[in-house]
Amino acid sequence: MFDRHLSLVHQAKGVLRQNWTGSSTKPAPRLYPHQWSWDSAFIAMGYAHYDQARAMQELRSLFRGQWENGLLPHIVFRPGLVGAYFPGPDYWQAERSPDAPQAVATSGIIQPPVHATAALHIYRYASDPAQALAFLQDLFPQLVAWHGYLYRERDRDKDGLVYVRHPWESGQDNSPLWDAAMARMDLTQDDLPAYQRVDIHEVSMDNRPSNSDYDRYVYLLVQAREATYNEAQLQTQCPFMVQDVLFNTLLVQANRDLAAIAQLLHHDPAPFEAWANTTAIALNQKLWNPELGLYQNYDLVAEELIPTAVAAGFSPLYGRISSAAQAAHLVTTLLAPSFTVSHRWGVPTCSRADAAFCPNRYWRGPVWINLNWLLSQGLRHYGYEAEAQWLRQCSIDLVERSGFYEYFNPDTGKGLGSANFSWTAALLLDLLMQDPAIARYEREYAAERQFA
Ligand code: 9WN
Repeated sequence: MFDRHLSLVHQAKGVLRQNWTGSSTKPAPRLYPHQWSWDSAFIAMGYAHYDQARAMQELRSLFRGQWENGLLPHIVFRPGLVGAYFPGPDYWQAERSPDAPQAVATSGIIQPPVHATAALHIYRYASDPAQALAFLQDLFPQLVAWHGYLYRERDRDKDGLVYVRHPWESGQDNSPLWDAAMARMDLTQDDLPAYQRVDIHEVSMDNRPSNSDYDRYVYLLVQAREATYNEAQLQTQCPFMVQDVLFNTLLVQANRDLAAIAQLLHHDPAPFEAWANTTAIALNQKLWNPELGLYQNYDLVAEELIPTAVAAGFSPLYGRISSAAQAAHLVTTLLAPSFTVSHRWGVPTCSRADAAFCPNRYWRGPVWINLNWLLSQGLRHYGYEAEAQWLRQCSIDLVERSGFYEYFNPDTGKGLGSANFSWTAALLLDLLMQDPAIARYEREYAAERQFA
Protein backbone atom coordinates (compact mmCIF):
# COMPACT_ATOMS: atom_id res chain seq x y z
CA MET A 1 0.00 0.00 0.00
CA PHE A 2 2.85 2.37 0.87
CA ASP A 3 4.29 2.08 -2.64
CA ARG A 4 0.91 2.55 -4.27
CA HIS A 5 0.25 5.68 -2.24
CA LEU A 6 3.69 7.02 -2.96
CA SER A 7 3.08 6.48 -6.63
CA LEU A 8 -0.17 8.49 -6.33
CA VAL A 9 1.75 11.32 -4.66
CA HIS A 10 4.10 11.43 -7.61
CA GLN A 11 1.29 11.24 -10.13
CA ALA A 12 -0.49 14.10 -8.33
CA LYS A 13 2.65 16.22 -8.57
CA GLY A 14 2.78 15.35 -12.27
CA VAL A 15 -0.75 16.68 -12.82
CA LEU A 16 0.11 19.94 -11.07
CA ARG A 17 3.34 20.22 -13.05
CA GLN A 18 1.43 19.71 -16.28
CA ASN A 19 -1.11 22.43 -15.38
CA TRP A 20 1.47 24.97 -14.18
CA THR A 21 1.55 27.95 -16.56
CA GLY A 22 4.68 29.65 -15.27
CA SER A 23 2.84 31.96 -12.89
CA SER A 24 -0.22 30.02 -11.68
CA THR A 25 -1.98 26.68 -12.15
CA LYS A 26 -4.82 25.95 -14.56
CA PRO A 27 -7.64 23.97 -12.93
CA ALA A 28 -7.61 21.64 -15.94
CA PRO A 29 -5.46 21.34 -19.09
CA ARG A 30 -8.01 22.62 -21.65
CA LEU A 31 -11.46 23.04 -20.11
CA TYR A 32 -10.28 25.72 -17.64
CA PRO A 33 -7.24 27.46 -19.11
CA HIS A 34 -7.11 30.51 -16.78
CA GLN A 35 -6.73 30.92 -13.00
CA TRP A 36 -9.76 30.22 -10.79
CA SER A 37 -10.13 31.52 -7.26
CA TRP A 38 -11.09 28.63 -4.99
CA ASP A 39 -9.22 26.16 -7.20
CA SER A 40 -6.03 28.12 -6.53
CA ALA A 41 -6.60 27.98 -2.78
CA PHE A 42 -6.98 24.17 -2.92
CA ILE A 43 -4.03 23.88 -5.27
CA ALA A 44 -1.84 25.96 -2.96
CA MET A 45 -2.68 23.55 -0.12
CA GLY A 46 -1.25 20.71 -2.22
CA TYR A 47 1.91 22.61 -3.18
CA ALA A 48 2.39 23.59 0.49
CA HIS A 49 3.63 20.05 1.15
CA TYR A 50 6.48 20.04 -1.33
CA ASP A 51 6.94 23.36 -3.11
CA GLN A 52 6.34 26.28 -0.82
CA ALA A 53 7.54 28.84 -3.37
CA ARG A 54 4.92 27.68 -5.84
CA ALA A 55 2.20 27.61 -3.18
CA MET A 56 2.90 31.26 -2.35
CA GLN A 57 3.15 32.22 -6.01
CA GLU A 58 -0.25 30.64 -6.67
CA LEU A 59 -1.98 32.90 -4.14
CA ARG A 60 0.06 35.97 -5.04
CA SER A 61 -0.89 35.56 -8.66
CA LEU A 62 -4.58 35.31 -7.79
CA PHE A 63 -4.53 38.37 -5.55
CA ARG A 64 -3.04 40.43 -8.40
CA GLY A 65 -6.61 40.39 -9.70
CA GLN A 66 -8.17 41.73 -6.50
CA TRP A 67 -10.41 44.76 -6.96
CA GLU A 68 -10.07 48.08 -5.10
CA ASN A 69 -13.17 47.29 -3.04
CA GLY A 70 -11.67 43.97 -1.90
CA LEU A 71 -13.62 41.72 -4.32
CA LEU A 72 -11.49 38.71 -5.23
CA PRO A 73 -12.60 37.68 -8.73
CA HIS A 74 -13.46 34.10 -9.55
CA ILE A 75 -11.26 34.15 -12.65
CA VAL A 76 -7.99 35.93 -13.33
CA PHE A 77 -7.54 35.67 -17.08
CA ARG A 78 -4.26 34.78 -18.70
CA PRO A 79 -3.44 37.15 -21.55
CA GLY A 80 -3.50 36.00 -25.15
CA LEU A 81 -5.93 33.09 -24.88
CA VAL A 82 -8.74 34.60 -26.92
CA GLY A 83 -11.70 32.25 -27.26
CA ALA A 84 -10.18 29.52 -25.08
CA TYR A 85 -12.94 29.84 -22.48
CA PHE A 86 -16.42 31.30 -22.49
CA PRO A 87 -17.17 33.79 -21.01
CA GLY A 88 -13.85 35.55 -21.56
CA PRO A 89 -12.73 39.05 -20.52
CA ASP A 90 -14.46 40.70 -23.47
CA TYR A 91 -17.77 39.36 -22.18
CA TRP A 92 -17.24 40.28 -18.52
CA GLN A 93 -15.96 43.79 -19.27
CA ALA A 94 -14.87 44.15 -15.68
CA GLU A 95 -13.36 47.52 -16.56
CA ARG A 96 -16.88 48.97 -16.42
CA SER A 97 -16.46 48.93 -12.66
CA PRO A 98 -14.31 51.69 -11.17
CA ASP A 99 -12.99 49.09 -8.72
CA ALA A 100 -11.58 46.58 -11.23
CA PRO A 101 -7.81 46.52 -11.71
CA GLN A 102 -6.40 48.18 -14.84
CA ALA A 103 -3.56 45.84 -15.61
CA VAL A 104 -5.20 42.44 -15.04
CA ALA A 105 -8.29 41.04 -16.77
CA THR A 106 -10.77 39.41 -14.39
CA SER A 107 -14.35 38.22 -14.12
CA GLY A 108 -16.84 40.22 -12.04
CA ILE A 109 -18.04 37.61 -9.58
CA ILE A 110 -16.50 35.75 -6.64
CA GLN A 111 -15.98 32.19 -5.38
CA PRO A 112 -15.87 30.66 -1.89
CA PRO A 113 -13.27 32.25 0.43
CA VAL A 114 -10.79 29.44 1.09
CA HIS A 115 -7.75 31.70 0.78
CA ALA A 116 -6.92 32.53 4.41
CA THR A 117 -7.18 28.79 5.07
CA ALA A 118 -4.73 28.09 2.25
CA ALA A 119 -2.34 30.80 3.47
CA LEU A 120 -2.29 29.37 6.99
CA HIS A 121 -1.83 25.87 5.53
CA ILE A 122 1.30 27.10 3.74
CA TYR A 123 2.68 28.43 7.02
CA ARG A 124 1.87 25.16 8.85
CA TYR A 125 3.92 23.08 6.43
CA ALA A 126 6.69 25.64 5.89
CA SER A 127 10.24 24.36 5.93
CA ASP A 128 11.31 28.00 6.30
CA PRO A 129 8.85 29.59 8.79
CA ALA A 130 10.47 33.04 8.52
CA GLN A 131 9.85 33.09 4.78
CA ALA A 132 6.26 31.91 5.26
CA LEU A 133 5.72 34.59 7.88
CA ALA A 134 6.93 37.26 5.47
CA PHE A 135 4.47 35.88 2.92
CA LEU A 136 1.62 36.09 5.45
CA GLN A 137 2.67 39.64 6.27
CA ASP A 138 2.31 40.63 2.60
CA LEU A 139 -0.98 38.84 2.05
CA PHE A 140 -2.65 39.82 5.32
CA PRO A 141 -4.04 43.22 4.19
CA GLN A 142 -5.42 41.64 1.03
CA LEU A 143 -7.13 38.86 2.97
CA VAL A 144 -8.61 41.42 5.36
CA ALA A 145 -9.88 43.49 2.40
CA TRP A 146 -11.41 40.35 0.85
CA HIS A 147 -13.32 39.33 3.98
CA GLY A 148 -14.18 42.99 4.59
CA TYR A 149 -15.74 43.16 1.13
CA LEU A 150 -17.90 40.12 1.88
CA TYR A 151 -19.30 41.55 5.10
CA ARG A 152 -19.69 45.07 3.74
CA GLU A 153 -21.20 44.31 0.34
CA ARG A 154 -22.69 40.81 0.56
CA ASP A 155 -24.35 40.67 3.97
CA ARG A 156 -27.48 42.47 2.76
CA ASP A 157 -29.57 41.99 5.88
CA LYS A 158 -26.65 42.31 8.29
CA ASP A 159 -27.54 38.91 9.70
CA GLY A 160 -24.01 37.52 9.39
CA LEU A 161 -24.67 35.47 6.23
CA VAL A 162 -23.24 36.59 2.93
CA TYR A 163 -25.04 35.90 -0.35
CA VAL A 164 -24.00 34.68 -3.77
CA ARG A 165 -25.62 36.34 -6.78
CA HIS A 166 -24.64 33.83 -9.46
CA PRO A 167 -24.49 30.00 -9.25
CA TRP A 168 -20.83 30.20 -10.35
CA GLU A 169 -20.09 32.16 -7.17
CA SER A 170 -20.96 29.13 -5.08
CA GLY A 171 -18.42 26.91 -6.86
CA GLN A 172 -21.20 24.28 -7.09
CA ASP A 173 -22.45 25.79 -10.29
CA ASN A 174 -25.05 23.38 -11.53
CA SER A 175 -26.35 22.09 -8.19
CA PRO A 176 -30.12 21.45 -7.98
CA LEU A 177 -29.92 24.01 -5.16
CA TRP A 178 -30.37 26.72 -7.76
CA ASP A 179 -33.11 25.12 -9.87
CA ALA A 180 -36.11 26.98 -8.43
CA ALA A 181 -34.38 30.36 -8.55
CA MET A 182 -33.20 29.69 -12.09
CA ALA A 183 -36.67 28.56 -13.20
CA ARG A 184 -38.11 31.89 -11.98
CA MET A 185 -36.09 33.66 -14.66
CA ASP A 186 -38.46 33.55 -17.55
CA LEU A 187 -36.18 34.44 -20.45
CA THR A 188 -36.92 35.11 -24.08
CA GLN A 189 -34.34 35.26 -26.86
CA ASP A 190 -34.37 39.08 -26.60
CA ASP A 191 -33.06 38.89 -23.04
CA LEU A 192 -29.88 37.24 -24.21
CA PRO A 193 -27.01 38.41 -26.37
CA ALA A 194 -25.57 35.82 -28.73
CA TYR A 195 -22.93 33.55 -27.23
CA GLN A 196 -21.24 30.25 -27.90
CA ARG A 197 -20.31 27.64 -25.35
CA VAL A 198 -16.77 26.32 -25.45
CA ASP A 199 -17.00 23.81 -22.58
CA ILE A 200 -18.94 21.22 -24.57
CA HIS A 201 -16.11 20.90 -27.08
CA GLU A 202 -13.99 19.54 -24.25
CA VAL A 203 -16.37 17.44 -22.18
CA SER A 204 -19.48 15.41 -22.99
CA MET A 205 -22.67 17.48 -22.88
CA ASP A 206 -24.16 14.83 -20.53
CA ASN A 207 -21.61 15.76 -17.87
CA ARG A 208 -22.16 19.52 -18.17
CA PRO A 209 -24.98 22.02 -17.47
CA SER A 210 -27.86 22.23 -19.94
CA ASN A 211 -28.18 25.04 -22.49
CA SER A 212 -31.09 26.49 -20.57
CA ASP A 213 -28.91 26.71 -17.43
CA TYR A 214 -26.19 28.37 -19.48
CA ASP A 215 -28.69 30.95 -20.77
CA ARG A 216 -29.38 31.90 -17.18
CA TYR A 217 -25.69 32.03 -16.26
CA VAL A 218 -25.17 34.43 -19.16
CA TYR A 219 -28.24 36.46 -18.28
CA LEU A 220 -27.03 37.00 -14.70
CA LEU A 221 -23.58 37.91 -15.96
CA VAL A 222 -24.98 40.50 -18.36
CA GLN A 223 -27.19 41.98 -15.63
CA ALA A 224 -24.21 42.44 -13.32
CA ARG A 225 -22.12 43.89 -16.14
CA GLU A 226 -24.84 46.37 -17.14
CA ALA A 227 -25.09 47.46 -13.50
CA THR A 228 -21.32 48.13 -13.69
CA TYR A 229 -20.96 45.57 -10.90
CA ASN A 230 -22.48 48.04 -8.47
CA GLU A 231 -23.56 45.89 -5.54
CA ALA A 232 -26.12 48.31 -4.10
CA GLN A 233 -27.88 48.41 -7.46
CA LEU A 234 -27.67 44.64 -7.89
CA GLN A 235 -29.29 44.12 -4.50
CA THR A 236 -32.40 45.86 -5.77
CA GLN A 237 -32.64 44.05 -9.11
CA CYS A 238 -30.80 40.73 -9.14
CA PRO A 239 -33.27 37.82 -9.43
CA PHE A 240 -30.76 35.44 -7.86
CA MET A 241 -29.49 36.01 -4.30
CA VAL A 242 -28.86 33.02 -2.07
CA GLN A 243 -27.22 32.53 1.33
CA ASP A 244 -25.26 29.36 0.69
CA VAL A 245 -24.27 26.91 3.44
CA LEU A 246 -20.92 25.90 1.96
CA PHE A 247 -19.84 29.45 1.14
CA ASN A 248 -20.67 30.70 4.64
CA THR A 249 -19.09 27.67 6.31
CA LEU A 250 -15.85 28.18 4.41
CA LEU A 251 -16.00 31.83 5.44
CA VAL A 252 -16.30 30.87 9.13
CA GLN A 253 -13.22 28.67 8.85
CA ALA A 254 -11.35 31.30 6.83
CA ASN A 255 -12.13 33.93 9.49
CA ARG A 256 -10.74 31.64 12.16
CA ASP A 257 -7.64 31.10 10.06
CA LEU A 258 -7.35 34.84 9.48
CA ALA A 259 -7.51 35.33 13.26
CA ALA A 260 -4.68 32.79 13.63
CA ILE A 261 -2.66 34.65 10.99
CA ALA A 262 -3.31 37.95 12.80
CA GLN A 263 -1.99 36.41 15.99
CA LEU A 264 1.17 35.17 14.26
CA LEU A 265 1.74 38.70 12.98
CA HIS A 266 0.97 40.29 16.38
CA HIS A 267 -2.21 41.94 15.13
CA ASP A 268 -5.53 41.89 16.96
CA PRO A 269 -7.40 38.65 16.04
CA ALA A 270 -10.66 39.77 17.72
CA PRO A 271 -12.42 41.26 14.64
CA PHE A 272 -11.95 38.03 12.67
CA GLU A 273 -13.06 35.84 15.55
CA ALA A 274 -16.13 38.06 15.86
CA TRP A 275 -16.91 37.59 12.15
CA ALA A 276 -16.51 33.83 12.50
CA ASN A 277 -18.82 33.68 15.51
CA THR A 278 -21.50 35.88 13.94
CA THR A 279 -21.66 33.76 10.80
CA ALA A 280 -21.55 30.47 12.72
CA ILE A 281 -24.45 31.56 14.93
CA ALA A 282 -26.44 32.69 11.91
CA LEU A 283 -25.86 29.36 10.13
CA ASN A 284 -27.33 27.56 13.13
CA GLN A 285 -30.21 29.97 13.60
CA LYS A 286 -31.26 30.38 10.01
CA LEU A 287 -30.00 27.46 7.93
CA TRP A 288 -30.23 24.43 10.24
CA ASN A 289 -33.17 22.12 9.54
CA PRO A 290 -33.74 19.99 12.67
CA GLU A 291 -36.30 17.79 10.91
CA LEU A 292 -33.90 16.69 8.19
CA GLY A 293 -30.68 16.80 10.20
CA LEU A 294 -29.07 18.97 7.54
CA TYR A 295 -28.27 22.62 6.79
CA GLN A 296 -30.11 24.25 3.89
CA ASN A 297 -29.65 27.33 1.74
CA TYR A 298 -31.83 30.44 2.05
CA ASP A 299 -33.26 32.14 -1.03
CA LEU A 300 -33.25 35.91 -0.32
CA VAL A 301 -35.54 36.67 -3.27
CA ALA A 302 -38.27 34.10 -2.51
CA GLU A 303 -37.60 34.57 1.22
CA GLU A 304 -37.58 30.85 1.99
CA LEU A 305 -35.30 27.93 2.73
CA ILE A 306 -34.36 25.85 -0.31
CA PRO A 307 -35.50 22.29 0.47
CA THR A 308 -32.92 20.47 -1.69
CA ALA A 309 -30.63 18.16 0.31
CA VAL A 310 -27.01 18.33 -0.85
CA ALA A 311 -23.63 17.14 0.44
CA ALA A 312 -22.65 20.74 1.19
CA GLY A 313 -25.40 20.67 3.83
CA PHE A 314 -23.01 18.66 6.02
CA SER A 315 -20.14 21.12 5.61
CA PRO A 316 -20.71 23.00 8.91
CA LEU A 317 -18.98 19.98 10.48
CA TYR A 318 -15.82 21.16 8.73
CA GLY A 319 -16.27 24.67 10.19
CA ARG A 320 -16.90 23.27 13.73
CA ILE A 321 -20.18 25.17 13.60
CA SER A 322 -22.56 22.44 14.84
CA SER A 323 -23.15 21.29 18.40
CA ALA A 324 -22.36 17.66 19.30
CA ALA A 325 -26.08 16.82 19.04
CA GLN A 326 -26.36 18.46 15.61
CA ALA A 327 -23.23 16.60 14.50
CA ALA A 328 -24.74 13.25 15.55
CA HIS A 329 -27.86 14.08 13.57
CA LEU A 330 -25.82 15.14 10.53
CA VAL A 331 -23.84 11.89 10.62
CA THR A 332 -27.07 9.87 10.71
CA THR A 333 -28.33 11.74 7.64
CA LEU A 334 -24.97 11.36 5.90
CA LEU A 335 -24.84 7.60 6.41
CA ALA A 336 -28.47 6.98 5.39
CA PRO A 337 -29.03 5.32 1.98
CA SER A 338 -30.18 8.58 0.37
CA PHE A 339 -26.59 9.78 0.54
CA THR A 340 -24.25 6.87 1.05
CA VAL A 341 -25.65 3.74 -0.53
CA SER A 342 -22.53 1.75 -1.26
CA HIS A 343 -20.01 3.26 1.15
CA ARG A 344 -17.63 2.84 -1.72
CA TRP A 345 -16.80 6.19 -3.25
CA GLY A 346 -17.85 8.91 -0.83
CA VAL A 347 -20.61 11.45 -0.65
CA PRO A 348 -22.64 12.28 -3.78
CA THR A 349 -23.21 16.02 -4.27
CA CYS A 350 -26.96 15.63 -4.09
CA SER A 351 -29.28 13.30 -2.19
CA ARG A 352 -30.29 10.25 -4.18
CA ALA A 353 -33.84 10.83 -2.95
CA ASP A 354 -34.00 14.15 -4.81
CA ALA A 355 -35.71 14.02 -8.21
CA ALA A 356 -32.84 16.06 -9.65
CA PHE A 357 -30.21 13.48 -8.66
CA CYS A 358 -28.15 12.61 -11.71
CA PRO A 359 -25.01 10.52 -11.20
CA ASN A 360 -23.07 11.84 -14.20
CA ARG A 361 -23.93 15.49 -14.37
CA TYR A 362 -21.54 17.98 -12.81
CA TRP A 363 -22.81 19.09 -9.34
CA ARG A 364 -26.04 17.09 -9.53
CA GLY A 365 -24.88 13.76 -8.11
CA PRO A 366 -21.21 12.99 -8.74
CA VAL A 367 -18.61 12.75 -5.98
CA TRP A 368 -16.10 15.62 -5.83
CA ILE A 369 -12.78 15.26 -4.03
CA ASN A 370 -12.99 18.71 -2.40
CA LEU A 371 -16.26 17.78 -0.67
CA ASN A 372 -14.91 14.38 0.43
CA TRP A 373 -11.80 16.20 1.69
CA LEU A 374 -13.64 18.75 3.78
CA LEU A 375 -16.27 16.37 5.09
CA SER A 376 -13.56 13.93 6.14
CA GLN A 377 -12.00 16.72 8.24
CA GLY A 378 -15.41 17.68 9.60
CA LEU A 379 -16.13 14.13 10.77
CA ARG A 380 -12.74 14.00 12.48
CA HIS A 381 -13.42 17.29 14.31
CA TYR A 382 -16.40 15.65 16.04
CA GLY A 383 -14.67 12.36 16.86
CA TYR A 384 -16.08 10.28 13.98
CA GLU A 385 -12.66 8.91 13.18
CA ALA A 386 -13.76 5.72 11.41
CA GLU A 387 -16.10 7.71 9.13
CA ALA A 388 -13.35 10.29 8.48
CA GLN A 389 -10.94 7.50 7.50
CA TRP A 390 -13.59 5.96 5.30
CA LEU A 391 -13.98 9.20 3.33
CA ARG A 392 -10.24 9.65 3.03
CA GLN A 393 -9.93 6.11 1.73
CA CYS A 394 -12.82 6.57 -0.74
CA SER A 395 -11.00 9.51 -2.29
CA ILE A 396 -7.75 7.57 -2.62
CA ASP A 397 -9.56 4.54 -4.09
CA LEU A 398 -11.44 6.71 -6.54
CA VAL A 399 -8.34 8.33 -7.96
CA GLU A 400 -6.44 5.06 -7.98
CA ARG A 401 -9.25 3.41 -9.91
CA SER A 402 -10.08 6.18 -12.36
CA GLY A 403 -7.40 8.88 -12.41
CA PHE A 404 -7.36 12.54 -11.39
CA TYR A 405 -10.78 13.39 -12.77
CA GLU A 406 -12.82 16.47 -12.01
CA TYR A 407 -15.71 14.43 -10.55
CA PHE A 408 -16.82 10.80 -10.34
CA ASN A 409 -19.95 8.72 -10.76
CA PRO A 410 -21.02 7.86 -7.17
CA ASP A 411 -22.16 4.33 -8.13
CA THR A 412 -19.39 3.13 -10.41
CA GLY A 413 -16.50 5.45 -9.52
CA LYS A 414 -16.06 6.30 -13.21
CA GLY A 415 -14.14 9.55 -13.81
CA LEU A 416 -16.16 12.42 -15.33
CA GLY A 417 -15.58 15.95 -16.59
CA SER A 418 -11.98 16.90 -17.22
CA ALA A 419 -9.07 14.50 -16.72
CA ASN A 420 -5.98 15.74 -14.86
CA PHE A 421 -7.93 18.15 -12.69
CA SER A 422 -5.66 20.18 -10.45
CA TRP A 423 -7.62 20.33 -7.19
CA THR A 424 -8.22 16.57 -7.29
CA ALA A 425 -4.43 16.19 -7.44
CA ALA A 426 -3.69 18.82 -4.78
CA LEU A 427 -6.26 17.63 -2.25
CA LEU A 428 -5.45 13.97 -2.79
CA LEU A 429 -1.85 14.88 -2.08
CA ASP A 430 -2.98 16.61 1.12
CA LEU A 431 -4.93 13.50 2.14
CA LEU A 432 -2.02 11.17 1.37
CA MET A 433 0.41 13.35 3.32
CA GLN A 434 -1.72 12.79 6.43
CA ASP A 435 0.06 9.44 6.59
CA PRO A 436 3.22 10.18 8.64
CA ALA A 437 5.21 7.50 6.79
CA ILE A 438 4.45 9.09 3.41
CA ALA A 439 5.12 12.59 4.75
CA ARG A 440 8.46 11.49 6.26
CA TYR A 441 9.53 9.71 3.09
CA GLU A 442 8.61 12.70 0.96
CA ARG A 443 10.50 15.09 3.23
CA GLU A 444 13.61 12.94 3.10
CA TYR A 445 13.28 12.36 -0.62
CA ALA A 446 12.95 16.10 -1.22
CA ALA A 447 16.00 16.76 0.96
CA GLU A 448 17.98 14.12 -0.95
CA ARG A 449 17.03 15.67 -4.28
CA GLN A 450 18.19 19.05 -3.03
CA PHE A 451 21.70 17.70 -2.44
CA ALA A 452 21.84 15.52 -5.53
C1 9WN B 1 -17.33 28.31 -13.92
C2 9WN B 1 -12.75 25.65 -12.33
C3 9WN B 1 -14.23 25.83 -12.02
C4 9WN B 1 -14.54 25.48 -10.55
C5 9WN B 1 -16.04 25.40 -10.28
C6 9WN B 1 -16.63 24.42 -11.29
C7 9WN B 1 -16.34 24.89 -12.72
C8 9WN B 1 -16.71 26.92 -14.13
C9 9WN B 1 -17.31 26.29 -15.37
O1 9WN B 1 -14.94 24.97 -12.90
O2 9WN B 1 -16.96 26.15 -12.94
O3 9WN B 1 -16.68 28.97 -12.88
O4 9WN B 1 -17.00 26.78 -16.46
O5 9WN B 1 -18.05 25.31 -15.27
O6 9WN B 1 -17.98 24.26 -11.07
O7 9WN B 1 -16.26 24.96 -8.96
O8 9WN B 1 -13.99 26.45 -9.72
O9 9WN B 1 -12.34 24.37 -11.96
